[in-house]
Amino acid sequence: MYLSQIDTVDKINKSEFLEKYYKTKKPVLIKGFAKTWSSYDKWNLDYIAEKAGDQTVDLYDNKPADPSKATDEPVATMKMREYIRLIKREPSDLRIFFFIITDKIPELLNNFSYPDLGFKYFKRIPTLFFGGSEARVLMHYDVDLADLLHFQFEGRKRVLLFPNNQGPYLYKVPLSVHTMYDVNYEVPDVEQFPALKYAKGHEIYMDPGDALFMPSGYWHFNRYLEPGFSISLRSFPSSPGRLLNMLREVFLIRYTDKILRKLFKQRWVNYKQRRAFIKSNKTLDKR
Ligand SMILES: O=C(O)CCC(=O)C(=O)O
Ligand SMILES: [Fe+2]
Repeated sequence: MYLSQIDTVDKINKSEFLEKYYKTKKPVLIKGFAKTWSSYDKWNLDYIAEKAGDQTVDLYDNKPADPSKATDEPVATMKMREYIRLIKREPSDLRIFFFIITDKIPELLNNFSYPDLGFKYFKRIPTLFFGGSEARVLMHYDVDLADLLHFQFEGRKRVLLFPNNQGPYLYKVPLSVHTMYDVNYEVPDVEQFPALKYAKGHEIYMDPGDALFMPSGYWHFNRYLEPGFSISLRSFPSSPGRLLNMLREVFLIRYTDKILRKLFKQRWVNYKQRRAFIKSNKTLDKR
């Protein structure tokens, strides 16, 4: 894999952001961006435990979802307070994903403001993600093809980012938004997965308060290095073409995959993994 740095800035204005990053679909790390929020001091795990401690949360670990289940079932549930205590106390790979604060902790909406960077936010779903110090998020891109502004809090996080067209080198699985489960992007095994050698992407370390602009369709693999959490603010598709792409992804991929998974269970999953392997290795022949 070729991993390069992305642009890192201490601050940025709207026109610069639009011209240099948004329009060109180029990721950028904005250091300490959240620290400009007047309530930045509230963006910590203790505050979340205080405000949402009694809520029951679904937890997931590093293993891929069980293919025999129609929907992704959590590996455990517990009270938010207990979960936060746990990830602070010991190494854990338990994660919470897509915790929509509009529904769950509306008070938090007062603790940040949507940065004016010149694009339209989808304000219904500011979402939180939590993870223990061993948590990894499988390589994927977001099915809604939103542009994301991802803010990190408390712990540090390592992010690997790849443009969408790098899918073949990453062992993208057909009809899905993820890659083969066996590929380890932290310690790439290029003997077993030779296409990885040609994947071109970026490595980013995020500190608390940093914001990462992830353009739509970018592959991301996130590795928590310490217990922490983040918020993703999403944008609307900015053109009819992009809205169509989004609907195609959501309906075609989601539902076709769901039906095939229901019908064939493990066989479908194995078939897709095999196809991914063959297809990615074939892209090498074409080079
Ligand atoms: O860092 C995480 O826990 C996941 C974030 C993510 O995948 C996203 O914001 O789309
Ligand atoms: Fe994501």
